[in-house]
Amino acid sequence: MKKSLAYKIIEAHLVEGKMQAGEEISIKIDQTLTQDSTGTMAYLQFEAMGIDKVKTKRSVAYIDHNTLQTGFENADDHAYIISTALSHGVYVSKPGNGICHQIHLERFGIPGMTLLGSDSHTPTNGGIGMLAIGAGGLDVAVAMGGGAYHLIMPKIVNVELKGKLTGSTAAKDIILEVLRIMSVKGGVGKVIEYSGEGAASLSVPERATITNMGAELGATTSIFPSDEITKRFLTSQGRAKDFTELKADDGAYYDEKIVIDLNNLEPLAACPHSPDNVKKVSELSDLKVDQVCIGSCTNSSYLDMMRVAAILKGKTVNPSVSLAISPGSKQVLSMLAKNGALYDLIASGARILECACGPCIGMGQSPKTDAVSVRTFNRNFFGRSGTKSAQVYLVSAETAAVTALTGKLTSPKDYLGKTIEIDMPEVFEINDNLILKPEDYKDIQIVRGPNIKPFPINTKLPEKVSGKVLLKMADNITTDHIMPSDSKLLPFRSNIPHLSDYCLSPVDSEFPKRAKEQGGGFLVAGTNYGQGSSREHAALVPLYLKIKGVLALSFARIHRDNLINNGILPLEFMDEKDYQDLEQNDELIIENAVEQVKNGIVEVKNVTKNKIIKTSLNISKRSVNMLIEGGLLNSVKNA
Ligand code: MIC
Ligand code: SF4
Repeated sequence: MKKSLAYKIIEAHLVEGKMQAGEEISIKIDQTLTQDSTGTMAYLQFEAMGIDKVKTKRSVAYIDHNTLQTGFENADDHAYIISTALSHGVYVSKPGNGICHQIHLERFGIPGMTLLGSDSHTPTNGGIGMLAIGAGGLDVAVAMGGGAYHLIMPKIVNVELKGKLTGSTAAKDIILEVLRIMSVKGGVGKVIEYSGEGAASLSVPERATITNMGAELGATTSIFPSDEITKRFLTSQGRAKDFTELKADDGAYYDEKIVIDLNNLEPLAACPHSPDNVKKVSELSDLKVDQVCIGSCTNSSYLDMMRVAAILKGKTVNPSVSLAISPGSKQVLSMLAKNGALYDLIASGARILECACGPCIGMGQSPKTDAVSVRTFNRNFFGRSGTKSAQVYLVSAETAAVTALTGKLTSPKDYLGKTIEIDMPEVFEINDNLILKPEDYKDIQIVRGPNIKPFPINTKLPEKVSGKVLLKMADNITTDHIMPSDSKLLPFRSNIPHLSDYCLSPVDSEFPKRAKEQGGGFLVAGTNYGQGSSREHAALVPLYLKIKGVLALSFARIHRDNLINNGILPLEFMDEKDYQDLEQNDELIIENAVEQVKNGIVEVKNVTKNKIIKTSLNISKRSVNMLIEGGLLNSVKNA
């Protein structure tokens, strides 16, 4: 068989299983990354496994999300992560160094290797030819300990990019077009592999914009070949030795194929409140804009920032717009400072923020009531900006910059008239003084401030599982609904009891109270339940609230794994009508739960309506054992 690139990398890392789409396989993980909002939990779990040193080729702990220090909590978490990571052989990227995915691309990513990260945008490093997958903290902790990562062998989809980007379109428009075609559920169980003349013409940061936002398709990951352009990028980062050429065989087998002609692409925008609600910018051009934010792991590279600086140079931001810019890394920011582009940004009236996730995760810059906010980010889920009434549109860096000048959503096609040519630098500024190496900190003591609280661990699955339906939800519920995150809640990512008072509050503010009064129960949801972030808190907090199972029409990949890892039953309706008939407060019972879970088909009795609901688990034998043992940690301990 002629092989795709993703197939070859999986094959080279295969530990167990048959490489047939839909079968469970396990792969060896070469590198891991964690960030601070999921990291405290991942390291607490790693410590609970009792392993002294990480067994990967490289593991890095980044501090980039919770960087607003309005109280002691975030700083406590940083101190804990830094000390525990170094003591276990993990490199640390200190706050101020930048966003994990951007830095990993610059300093650590290696073509052909596997990377598992406790952040859903880990696939960003597919832009450099890695097989980079996002997962829950527990799965990353296991990989740090040398354990294989278990996943369902994905289908491999080829996206062929024909032609080339015209001056007014950008890599962001390509991924928005893919989202328009495939939707936020279209990538579930799939790897998206890019090819064609258009792919070959994109720089590494542009490829990374595309693989980054592949997370929004629900895809396992996305990948580009490693070619001359990759070689040049690595060489300019002083890492020529990390380069290997990698590509699919000619005529490789793909499960599906999509062709996009870049010559016909237009500037696009994802409209509120979903990354796949994509329209042409030209159709939205009268939209008055209050805020523009440029940055995030999708669009904060040197190239993006230089294009923005070129657009803003010598001009003034529209008086009705607040423009915030967060460069992706210290490397990017220091290069902008050196070549004068930072001056152009500041002089135009932009508000320069620290190199971090910042407004993308609601850490500051929440827009005003009813604001229209235009952002270069990857998610515009309801409430994520920190302002519930805000309308967030996702666009390219070029569209964002021209919009900041006009005050209305504006297509670069109408405004610029000419292509902005920015050359990739021959040599990037290399200064790793915010990266700590474990070998330099041999005797470090682990620091545990009062913000670090124990996390809940499930118990074995009982024979009888019962409870009421505590909440019935619609399709596409995100992890931002299940466990909202903003500057007020993120400091409590190590404090599950505190977070529990906010669980699912964007859907129903009474839910946490009800769950506590009832002593737990079941959740009911439509399709794609748990899309978005990898945050394990979206499972740990329901576990704390004694949620026993979620009945849904379908689940997003990482969230389903997180539920299983924590011993919560992810039950899929076999008949859509059962979803429609179920109501809040219906009393449910699962008899012979252990036997039923082993069989993979679970009959749930609706006592209130005197009806049997058939659900399926659709999971591997290993996951079944985990559910019976009460989660991954218990099954590792009892193995
Ligand atoms: C996000 O973009 O939602 C985050 C914050 O990076 C998350 C991780 C988290 O919830 O801490 C992610 O995408 O995995
Ligand atoms: Fe950070 Fe936003 Fe990227 Fe998540 S999506 S890693 S919050 S920049």
